[in-house]
Amino acid sequence: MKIDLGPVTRLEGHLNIKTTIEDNVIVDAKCMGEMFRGFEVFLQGRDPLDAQQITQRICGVCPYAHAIASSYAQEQAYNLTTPANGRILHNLIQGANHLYDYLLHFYQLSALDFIDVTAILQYQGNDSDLVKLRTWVKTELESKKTYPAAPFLPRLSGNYLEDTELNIGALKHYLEAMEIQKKANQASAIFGGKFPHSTSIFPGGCTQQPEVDLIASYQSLIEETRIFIQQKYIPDLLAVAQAFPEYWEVGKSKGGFLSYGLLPLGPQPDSRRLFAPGLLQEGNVSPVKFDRITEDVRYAKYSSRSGLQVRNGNLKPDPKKSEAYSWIKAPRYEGKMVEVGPAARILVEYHQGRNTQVKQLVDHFAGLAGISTDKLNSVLGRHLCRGISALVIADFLLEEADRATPGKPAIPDLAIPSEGEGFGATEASRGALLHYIRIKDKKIAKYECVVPTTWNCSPRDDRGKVGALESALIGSRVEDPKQQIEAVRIIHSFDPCLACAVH
Ligand code: NFE
Repeated sequence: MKIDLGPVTRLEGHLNIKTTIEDNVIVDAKCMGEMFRGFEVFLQGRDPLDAQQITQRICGVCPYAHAIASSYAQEQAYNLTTPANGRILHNLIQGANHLYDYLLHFYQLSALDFIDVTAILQYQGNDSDLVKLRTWVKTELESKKTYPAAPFLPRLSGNYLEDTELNIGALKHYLEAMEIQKKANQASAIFGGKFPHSTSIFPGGCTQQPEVDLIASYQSLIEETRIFIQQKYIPDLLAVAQAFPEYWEVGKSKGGFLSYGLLPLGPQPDSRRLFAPGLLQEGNVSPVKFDRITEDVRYAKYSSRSGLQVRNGNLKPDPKKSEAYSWIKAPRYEGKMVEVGPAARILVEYHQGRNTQVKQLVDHFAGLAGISTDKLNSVLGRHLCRGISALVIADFLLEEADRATPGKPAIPDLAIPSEGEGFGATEASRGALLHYIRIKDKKIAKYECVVPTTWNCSPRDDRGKVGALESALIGSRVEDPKQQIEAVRIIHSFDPCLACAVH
């Protein structure tokens, strides 16, 4: 039986997944990005300083990651020396965006795969938000509409969390999480100018100075976010993990892990990072080399040459190409598929053991769940790694804000060279993000982005080998082939963003 799961909801953009099921097992899966955008084409010929502004429009969820990657690439191309404040403000802006994004993903995009929204009908209290939610769910259910109004219903049939109190608590947090996300976004906008699409991020810094009152406001918003993460997000995540332990075994991708590392601890982008970069394969971590990355297009709707290195990237759309089933390219590292994202970030760091907080948190939570760390490659593993990232980043941001020095420059002087090139690599919330810029005659001659969801949701490569999400789906069991809630839980654990993936 072949089923189109698309358009998959509770993710950004247009993703279809075609599954083939035999005897309740997914025996084949195809990830299909269903639109073309072309940022790399229309950036050509523009002023290089447009890049960190324009590439942010790739996405409304992770715009700052694009601005930061673009900034790092330009810093290398301009041979800039970044002032300490510049890097710190970049970190403050980008880190707050990660916190917002993890809460958005857990509560709004995934929790309702596990939490039973109908438990609200049992609610006896007088919290006005929950009373409103109870009335809404009751009305929708009684109306017997085929398609009740989103976001809480309709839903796939399956086993949901049974504990009424936990369900109602998580629904309350679902609503509160939106207020907290607002605070994290306000924090990043203090220095970023606005969210989404920062007006102030600039190569090597930020046009907003770190003033004493702004630093204090930033810290107070991050502290509120941190408390929510610690007291509500992490306990809810653990409650889901406790109720669905089988998901430590479900959704394992079948390749290595790639992380570029996140949040430089010194002024230059290649300074040591809070989360270390690396390629993890069979328990060994090796340094990342950008020239080992290529993008295959045999099964993507492009007629440009396949297997090109990033600096030679090319994009010729070909919507009718035979065999092709996606607008997403297939990036590969030394010809191999890798997973990127929270599990990659945490596992790559954990295996290097530099960040003791990451090590302690991984060991603590793995001990609580009774799992070995290789089980972080799973549906629950990806959720837990987001939670660990959130805890570590929130603590770091509170200290990092203290390191900003009022009255000192937050932006370098720069001159655009007539020729130059640069790579900029960071971790967006969804994983490894790489930008490449080449400048000729002071204009952009080439711009390439290799984006997290492009890795995770890639189609087959030139050798016919599947992408990370495809590999995680194949072999999984589904109780009801027409519903496939298990497949949707796997898909959501990767948090795909299709706007980014096709860029
Ligand atoms: Ni559009 Fe993005 C992806 C993240 S790109 S959300 O994929 O996180 O950086």
